Order: sequence, then C-alpha cells, then structure tokens
Amino acid sequence: MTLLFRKPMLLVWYLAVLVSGCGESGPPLTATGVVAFAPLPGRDFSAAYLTLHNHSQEAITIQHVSSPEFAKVEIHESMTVDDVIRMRRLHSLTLDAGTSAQFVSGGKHLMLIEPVNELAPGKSVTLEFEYNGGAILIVNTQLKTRM
Ligand SMILES: [Cu+2]
Repeated sequence: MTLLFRKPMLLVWYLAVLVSGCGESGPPLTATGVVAFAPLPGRDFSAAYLTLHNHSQEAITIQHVSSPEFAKVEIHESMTVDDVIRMRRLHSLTLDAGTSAQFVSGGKHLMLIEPVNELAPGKSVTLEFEYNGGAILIVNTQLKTRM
C-alpha cells in the first residue's frame, strides 16, 4: 500500500522540478512598483508609473494599453527640448530579452485619459498591457493622491 502511494507522489515532484527548472514557469512579462494617481479635481487625465520586466528569452512588444476605468491609456515619453518639457506618444514599446522598462515622472509614463466614472483616491483601477499579438498582462492598483 505504502509503495503504491509513494510512486505517484515522486513522479509529480519530479515533473514539478522539471517545469520550474526550464525557466518558463512564470509569466514572460511582469510589473512592479505600480503607482497610479487619481486625476486632480477638474482634470480628466492622470498618470501611472511602474516598471515592466521581460523575463523571456525574446523581445516583448507592448502594442496596446487599456483600462476599464479610462476611455484611453497612452504610453508617453517626456523629453526636454529647448528647456521646454514635451510629451510624445509612443505607439508601441519593445523590451529586449531580459530587460526592464521604467515608467517614471519625467520619462516614460502612462497617461490615463478621460475617466469613465468619478475616480477618487483609493479606488481600484486595472491596467491591461497587450503584447506580442494577444498576450495580456493585467495589473491592479489603487489610485493615489497626486502631490
Ligand atoms: Cu503624458
């Protein structure tokens, strides 16, 4: 009896080691340090910052970002031209294999545009990153107060 039970358990454990050992057990794209701000009173846009990590052996291209809480989400990049800070929209963003992309104030950022409902600090929002032709990374966070 004991042997009969032990054999399948050993087999399962062995398979688990194989799966985790091949380096593809986790998602290829993850996000850390997610901060999304509630729009300032009277404004219909806001920003979100985070770091995206490509854990895979291939390039990952983010083709579209969306949120059920906002009409539009755009990837922007701030740059200083002739002492004036300008933002330009990036229509896609590619992360080379094993690299990260930081979204920070004054650099790349997400513009959260036109809230669907009234959005106060503390409300949860979802960000959906569509990449490589159909894969989706879903990130949840709570809106913070803009300082
Ligand atoms: Cu912007």
